[in-house]
Amino acid sequence: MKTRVTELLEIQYPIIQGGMAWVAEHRLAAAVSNAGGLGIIGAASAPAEVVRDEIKKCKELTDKPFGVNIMLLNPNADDVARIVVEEGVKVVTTGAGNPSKYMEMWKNAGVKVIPVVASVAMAKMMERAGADAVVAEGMESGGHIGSTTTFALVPQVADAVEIPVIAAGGIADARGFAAAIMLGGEAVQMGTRFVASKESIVHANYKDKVIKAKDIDSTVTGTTTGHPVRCLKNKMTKEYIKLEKEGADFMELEKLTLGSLRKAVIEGDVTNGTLMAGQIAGLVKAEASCQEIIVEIMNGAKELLGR
Ligand code: TUI
Repeated sequence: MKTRVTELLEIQYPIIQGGMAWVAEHRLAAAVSNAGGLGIIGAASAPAEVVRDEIKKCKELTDKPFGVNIMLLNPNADDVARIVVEEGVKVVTTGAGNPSKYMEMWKNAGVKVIPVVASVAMAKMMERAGADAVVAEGMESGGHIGSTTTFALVPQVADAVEIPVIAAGGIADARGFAAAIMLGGEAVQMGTRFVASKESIVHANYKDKVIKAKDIDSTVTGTTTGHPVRCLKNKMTKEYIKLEKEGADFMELEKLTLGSLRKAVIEGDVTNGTLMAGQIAGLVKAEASCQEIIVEIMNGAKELLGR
């Protein structure tokens, strides 16, 4: 299936993987790229040299294009932004902020830039700044989110910009893919489905929580701090939201989540850890390889869109 996104990124299928902190490391990125999508290494809060190492390891596992996601709240973002250029990375996605200050450097180096946005205003600003495409990410997504749903956001962004739009948030199967195309998307970005993939290095306890999750099992922490984060309900979210209701200050809340994503992903602590996942976790019923996921979605979408 060809769209402006497959042409832009030189990939076979219009499916890109979310730049998930701790989860999106080189093995997952290479598996998605080898399956014909666009794998992404999530730089998250990692030191820049760790990201360089991840890029090098990914190159050893795939000769297909892959990208790096730069989380703009990362204090090392300036260094990571430079390293992607030095390492000849083909695509950058960004999250949790405005990447305008890096745009000139990336464009001069021929890097394709795809900011993740949660509003029409931000999408327009990114187009003006020179973005090649945008990911319009609805609040169904896992992790740091905006406040508009995918169903409402994608068509409004598609109408507001000329550049291609990639839909994200609540998409995990062929129906979601086909719907995203109907809404004006030219590709999808998926996170949660890939968390539960065979190649994902996420601890078995975390994968199990995603696979067993029901439709209403996610919640949002951080609505009072300005950094809302969607994750699966557990002891940590219960305590966090209780503290927020009591008017706890930022530092007190930070204590609860310091290192908590690592705890969940690496140690499998599903009680105190942060289990970032989207509302679509309830649809993810089994572990499958990235190849199986992508083939299933593309075959299903062909049938749905051909009707
Ligand atoms: O970035 C994400 N998802 C993330 S980042 C992350 S790490 C983190 N952990 C705790 C607190 C905060 C971050 C986990 N998941 N998705 C893309 C995304 N970007 N969603 C929303 C936004 C966004 C928000 C505001 C993009 C731009 C923006 O603009 C603000 C500005 O600077 O104008």
